[in-house]
Amino acid sequence: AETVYLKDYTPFGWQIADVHLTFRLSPTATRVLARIHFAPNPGAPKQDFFLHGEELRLIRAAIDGTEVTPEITDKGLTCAVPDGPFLWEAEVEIAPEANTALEGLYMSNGMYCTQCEAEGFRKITYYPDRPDVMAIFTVRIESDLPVLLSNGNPGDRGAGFAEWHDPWRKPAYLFALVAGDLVAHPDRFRTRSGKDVDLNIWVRPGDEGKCAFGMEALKKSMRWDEEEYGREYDLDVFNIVAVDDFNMGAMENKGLNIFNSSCVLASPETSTDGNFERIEAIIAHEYFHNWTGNRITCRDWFQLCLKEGLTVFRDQQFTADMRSAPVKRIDDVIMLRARQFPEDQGPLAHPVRPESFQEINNFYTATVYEKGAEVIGMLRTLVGAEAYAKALDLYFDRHDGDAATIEDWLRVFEEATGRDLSQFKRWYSQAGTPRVQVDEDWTDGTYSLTVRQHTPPTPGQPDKAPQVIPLAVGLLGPNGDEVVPTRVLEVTEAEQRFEFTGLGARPVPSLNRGFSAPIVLERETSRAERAFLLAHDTDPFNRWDASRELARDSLFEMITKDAAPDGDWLDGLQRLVADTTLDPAYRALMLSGPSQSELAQMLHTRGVTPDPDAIWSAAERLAQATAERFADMLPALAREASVSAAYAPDAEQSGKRALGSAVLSMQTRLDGGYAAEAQFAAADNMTQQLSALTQLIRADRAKAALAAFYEQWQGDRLVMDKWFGLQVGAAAPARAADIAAELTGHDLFDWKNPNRFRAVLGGLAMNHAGFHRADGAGYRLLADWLIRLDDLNPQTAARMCSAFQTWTRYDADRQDLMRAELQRIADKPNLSRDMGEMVGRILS
Ligand code: BAL
Ligand code: ZN
Repeated sequence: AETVYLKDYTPFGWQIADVHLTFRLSPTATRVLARIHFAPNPGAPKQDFFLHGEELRLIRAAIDGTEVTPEITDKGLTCAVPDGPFLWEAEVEIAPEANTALEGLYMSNGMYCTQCEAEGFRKITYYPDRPDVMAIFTVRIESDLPVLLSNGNPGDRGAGFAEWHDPWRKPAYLFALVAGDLVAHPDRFRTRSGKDVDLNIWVRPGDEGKCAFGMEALKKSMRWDEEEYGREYDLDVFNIVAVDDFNMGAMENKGLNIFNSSCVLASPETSTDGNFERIEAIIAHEYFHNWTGNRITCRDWFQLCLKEGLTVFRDQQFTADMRSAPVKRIDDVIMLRARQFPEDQGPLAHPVRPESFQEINNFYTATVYEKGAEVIGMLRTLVGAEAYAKALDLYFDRHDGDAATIEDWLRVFEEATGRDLSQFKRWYSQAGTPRVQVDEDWTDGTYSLTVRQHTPPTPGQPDKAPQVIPLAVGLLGPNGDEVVPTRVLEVTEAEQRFEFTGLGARPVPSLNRGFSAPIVLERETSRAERAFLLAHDTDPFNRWDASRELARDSLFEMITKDAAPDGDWLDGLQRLVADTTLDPAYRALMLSGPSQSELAQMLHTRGVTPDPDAIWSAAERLAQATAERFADMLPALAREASVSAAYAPDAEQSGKRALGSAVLSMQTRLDGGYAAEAQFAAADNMTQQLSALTQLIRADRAKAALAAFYEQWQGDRLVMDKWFGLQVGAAAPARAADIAAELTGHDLFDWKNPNRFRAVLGGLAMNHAGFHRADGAGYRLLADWLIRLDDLNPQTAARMCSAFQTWTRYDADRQDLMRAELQRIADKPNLSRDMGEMVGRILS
């Protein structure tokens, strides 16, 4: 397949004044009529007139009213065109019903919908399908379906048709169309300048009762963006549509956001607290894109982090404001370490701004999104909140209406602050997680930290230069008082020394507070010092991280030396969890141990080949020891965790239920499932029903509960995804692959639905020891299904290949088994470009 390079960027040779599209909808033969005014782009080099187009049947094309016969390939068309401006007209036929890739115009449960990011619009009509070509769109939809939606503001509407006009210039990837038998959950929002906006969440009949929470989240997001970033909404309507078959979580199409139904539909009976929080964050994320993504878009797909990193950062800030900021930070770092670190430290490592790709869909990654957000967080830490706000104002001012680059983004910070960000820019160009080694010295009342940074090689980048690392540091005195409050050390050299004077005694450092930089900190510390930080650190993140480190260390000793669990750590943990002044959500986080894949990563980093079975059994032993240690405290904790008020998915109640789930998990290890059965029977909300079911599965006592759950929820698609996913995800390792295989034969296993596919096969990939079963059954099952899915939906299949990305870390037998499966995928006839690129990179 062809590789595209950032360095080869060339502007398109024409500009577009306006686009008129008419859709005559039919499942098998939709006609799309396009009228586009092109004019030469004075800033572009001379080039042939080329329009992208894939899987289209051209019916007719005309230039200025005269029929033309373009040259057509499977990528698009070329055509001779006049020197000056001209009108392009084309009529094409497409078959939405046959579109299983879920890119372009497709059907989901009888409803038409679109997904155009990144390069799906070329499956709708011939077009310069690139983000730097922006145009005003007018759309007419002809269909007998009752609800016909597109971007922008509504225009004429009559029997069998509806028109829409979007006054804002936009790239084709933000185009959207929806047609179906849908019902609205309506509301209204008054912007701060007094404009009324009609809001709607459109769903299939029967789902009306699951929209209220999403609507509140939308209104909160709109207000927050006005208050925090000065950004107001800019159309008369804002529509959200829930779709069952969707590759991503959601999509920020201008004025018409389309959501995977799992990311918008919510009710206490069917959604967990975690679902509610995620839905709130995703609604905010898509809404925030209206400015960071839509009003200012990306020049090319290499700049994807320009909109994604920034918008993730903004949705993280939003959640921190709506809920608990420390808990949100810890959750985000858990996610970053679990998903982005393995990417950054394996064969799929790529810079936040990649420099080449074969298939852009493969770069909607944790690196672009989550590390991209970390980079923005570091920038804000370095320049300060005030300068950050000033730079953002300048960014919106200067680049509104532009297709911008990372260079544009950094320039507004340079101009707003006078700083030179050329070294900082390496965060965008160098892949890999920096290792930061810190050594300390205490001489004559001066305390010093020597910081050395080093980033290991990544594919295509053998040597790395030092990066700018904002290292937030505080110092604690021997009695636990904070003697030096948090200050940010700016590490810019490969080796650098920082001094603190005027201290009465040797302090204990608290490093990288709040996880101020996405690095791996390497420092020789004693358990006593970590225990001290667990007891005293004023930084809630580092306090949690001290406990995590102790847990990891203890597990390391248990795995490699068959040691007993670290009793001192358990003592410290008990003291912390008993502290009723601390937020229950925070204490619940303290009780959740490192995941098994995180432990595999830790072993690998410490030069030990991870044995998935040994990791699993050590994690089990530690969980058992913890439960026994906490036995006496459980009744009091359970009382604290109980909620008497009516269910609300807010931070306070969710925190209590999270603590309750942690208690139930320990309780189940002591009583074999008695309390979990009682909770399962009594639960009136999905959070508690599902946490009970999880424990019953772990206790191997879930047969009746699984059947009852199925009876109760078989009619609810999203809840059934949980039923499928949990049985695999929580299964004992020896059985996970068999259970997954069995579930793929279930009547309700609709493998063409990405959510259902991910529930079962993604659930297997997330069951660490289950996936890595020594006989290779997990690898084989996943590969079988990825090979099958590749013909239908390459995008979803390719993303799931990343389950194999850590293959070289394991023992020789497992490596052989995984390599063989990867090779089997690589050898599949007609392998998609998506999968070909992923497997190629993983094997290289
Ligand atoms: N732009 C794709 C979905 C999202 O990141 O919002
Ligand atoms: Zn996004």
